[in-house]
Amino acid sequence: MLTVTHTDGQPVTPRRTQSVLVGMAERYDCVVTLGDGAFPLVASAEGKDDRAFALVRTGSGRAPSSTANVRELDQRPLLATDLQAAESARLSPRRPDRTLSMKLGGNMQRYVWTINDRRYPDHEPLVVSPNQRVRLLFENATMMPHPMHLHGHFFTLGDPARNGARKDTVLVLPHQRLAVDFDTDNPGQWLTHCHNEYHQAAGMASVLSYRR
Ligand SMILES: [Cu+2]
Repeated sequence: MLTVTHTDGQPVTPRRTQSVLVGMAERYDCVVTLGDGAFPLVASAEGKDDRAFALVRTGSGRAPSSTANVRELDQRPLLATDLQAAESARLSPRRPDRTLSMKLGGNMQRYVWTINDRRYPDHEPLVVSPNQRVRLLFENATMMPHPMHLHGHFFTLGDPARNGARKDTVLVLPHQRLAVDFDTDNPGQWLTHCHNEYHQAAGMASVLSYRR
């Protein structure tokens, strides 16, 4: 059993789970209380048969086989949207001043990936003003999950009144619509992109832009 305490370095209300769905660049801190013995620690790749296997040993006992069935992985994993921000990580409730659409698109035949139908560096910057509450509305129009990352800010998942987890990377699932809110309190030119490096290199990136 894992107890998730933080995601992307930000504290959450602790949640117990058997497994967690992790996208590229997402981070989860988990506390595990181990018994006496040898235990499998398994990372299973979504949509593939491959998996990584490590052995955690606290005592004697037979090591489990690296191909043994791990029944914890048969259950639905914990998702970031299941988590709640701890009090110290909450964003104060406020209506967004701006809502920016982030349509995630692509074409597997040509292997191009896009934000708002544009392919980086041929992008339309996301121009905002300082000291605003901004909502990014991710709309995944593809069949693949995209771990979307914003530099320079921590956003909250969903409406801030619901105290969703505070993160800098979120896995947007196929055909999911997901709103994230943040404050423009760190002026600069900030890359926002899919953290699947193949997708980023094929165009799935843009720039959030504002000055003091
Ligand atoms: Cu992607």
